[in-house]
Amino acid sequence: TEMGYFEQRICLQQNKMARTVLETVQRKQSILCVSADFTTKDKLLKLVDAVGPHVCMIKTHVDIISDFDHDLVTQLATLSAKHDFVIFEDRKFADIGNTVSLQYSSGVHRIADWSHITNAHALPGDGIVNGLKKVGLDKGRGLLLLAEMSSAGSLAVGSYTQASVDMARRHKDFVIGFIAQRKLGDSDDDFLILTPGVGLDVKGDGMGQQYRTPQEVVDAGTDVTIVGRGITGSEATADFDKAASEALRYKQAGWEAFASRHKL
Ligand code: UP6
Repeated sequence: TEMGYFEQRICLQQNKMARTVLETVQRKQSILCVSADFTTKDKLLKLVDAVGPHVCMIKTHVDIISDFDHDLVTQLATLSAKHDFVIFEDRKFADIGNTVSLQYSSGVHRIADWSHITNAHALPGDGIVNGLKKVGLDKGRGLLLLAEMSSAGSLAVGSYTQASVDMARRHKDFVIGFIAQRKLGDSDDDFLILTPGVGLDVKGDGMGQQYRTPQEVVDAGTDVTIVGRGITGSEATADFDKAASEALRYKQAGWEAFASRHKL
């Protein structure tokens, strides 16, 4: 019998967390990652619990949380098991290998202890991947490289983007894909593409962010749509029921486009 779309892609993945992401997308029929950019523990956890049923992944910025503690990550892990989603700390590492290995393993946040995937800029060269890999590989973690950005005037274009893809190819045991605005690499690579700058209702935020619809980014070859304020609204007026219904709306828009593109 012919292998299905997901089975085929899962077979190609060297990294365990890449397989987990694809399996989660398949199980939940969701390519939605909610970017949970709230700054207090209580609101963040309520938001994640509300949108959890509709997502394959939750993206965090733990360095914006005023009352961060390790109970927060314990509770995040509990919600990850309850709702079946992958945790992605959007750390955007950008230093030399030795420094990023310390930033990843140590400090207040100890990201490697709880975040299933994280990301890094390719800017410093291969040392950044080696430094993170040294910490993360044995823990079963995966890394995304920022090959492109959603913001206006991004310098991550052209030969920089191409060099990021080449770098990922040298580290296929640990690098699972890219933050990018379109499919990168070829079908043999089968990198995961995660795309931020996704919104259904507005085109920008007045601070350089640029939004495209789930349909547009799926047509460009993305695997996971990353949506923040389009779903969460602003923290000051946090409405968790509204966030849940918006998450469902983005989940459906994304899945409809994805299922149609890949004939699922
Ligand atoms: N993000 C981008 N663009 C990138 C990379 N990362 O917007 O190229 C992150 C931001 C934010 C989220 O740091 O957490 O994705 C987008 O949020 P928004 O949907 O509220 O604009």
